[in-house]
Amino acid sequence: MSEVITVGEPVVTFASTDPDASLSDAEHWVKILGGAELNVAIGVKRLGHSVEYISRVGQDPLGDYAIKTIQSHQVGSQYISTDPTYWTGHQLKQLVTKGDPLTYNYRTNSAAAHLSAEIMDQVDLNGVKIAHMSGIFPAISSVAEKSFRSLLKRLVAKDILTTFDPNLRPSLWSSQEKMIKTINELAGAATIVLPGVEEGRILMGSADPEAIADFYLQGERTKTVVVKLGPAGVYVKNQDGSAYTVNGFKVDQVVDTVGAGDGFALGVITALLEGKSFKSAVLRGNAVGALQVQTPGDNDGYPTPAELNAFYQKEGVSED
Ligand code: KDG
Repeated sequence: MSEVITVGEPVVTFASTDPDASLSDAEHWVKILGGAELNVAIGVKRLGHSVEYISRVGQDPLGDYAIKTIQSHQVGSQYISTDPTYWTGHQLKQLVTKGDPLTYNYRTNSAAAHLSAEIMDQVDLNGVKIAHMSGIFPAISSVAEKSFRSLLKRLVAKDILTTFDPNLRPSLWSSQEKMIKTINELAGAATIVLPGVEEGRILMGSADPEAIADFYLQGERTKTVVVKLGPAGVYVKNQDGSAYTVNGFKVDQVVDTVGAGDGFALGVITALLEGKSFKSAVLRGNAVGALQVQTPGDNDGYPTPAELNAFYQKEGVSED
C-alpha cells in the first residue's frame, strides 16, 4: 500500500480566463482538475511519495477526464469507482486580479456524494504512514460523511498519523450549525489539525491563533495544531504547551490563491515522511503554499524536489 492515503471528490473545474468577469458574464474557460484532497495527493506524488486517492466519479466524459488526469499524475486510483447514475462533480471558477476567486459548485448528488462506506472497509491500510482528511468530503452528503467516519474509525484503530484540514466550504453544508459541529468533532480524531485563522472565527468564534490551537488541542487524539495565518506564516502549538511561529515567504505576485492550503498540508506531510523536524515540515508547507499562489491552476505550482530546493536556495533557507 502507499505511504499516504486520502479520500475526496475530484472537482472538474471550468476556470474563466476573462479577468474579473463574473461567473455569469465570463465567456472563455479552460478545463482543469482540482479538489482539495486530490491537490494534496498530486503534490505528495510530485515530491516523490506514493499516495492512494479514494473517490467516485460518474461514467461520463468528465469522469473519464478526471481518472485520466489522476493517473497521469501517478496518484493511486485503485479505489476510484465509477457510477452509472450520478455525474462527476464540477465547478465554475472566476479569474480575479485581486483576492480569492468565486466558485460555483455543481456537486449536489454527484457520484462522489454516493461513495458508500462499504468501500472504506476494503481499503488496505497496511503500510500507510499518513492519512490526509479534509472537511470537504463529509460536507458533500450524508453518505460521504458516513464513509468518511468509517475510514477515520479504521485510521484511529490502527493509530495511523492523520492530518485534518477543516477546509470550510459553507455552500456544501446543509447548515452552518451542522458544519461547525461536524468539523469540530471530526478534528478530534486527527493527530495534526490545520485550521486557517479566519476559519477559527467561524468554527469557535475567535481569530486568536492561540485560542484556536487550544480549542483543537482538547481533541482526544490531537498532538499538534498548526494555525495558518495566510502570508504571515503559521502558529504551531503542541500538546505539551510548546508553541512557536514560522514566518511565511514574501511573494511578489499572487496569481491565484486556490490550492495554497492544500500545498501547505502536502509540504508538512512529505517532510514528516522524510523524518524532518516539525519546524522544517512547516517551513516546507509555507514554501509549497508560496509556490502554488504564483500559478493559475489548483495544483500546478506544487514543486518537484529540485524545484523545492531551488526555491529554498533563492530564499536562503534550508530544512534541518
Ligand atoms: O482547496 C482547493 C480546492 O478548494 C479546489 O481545488 C476545488 O473547491 C474545490 C474543492 O471544494 O475541493
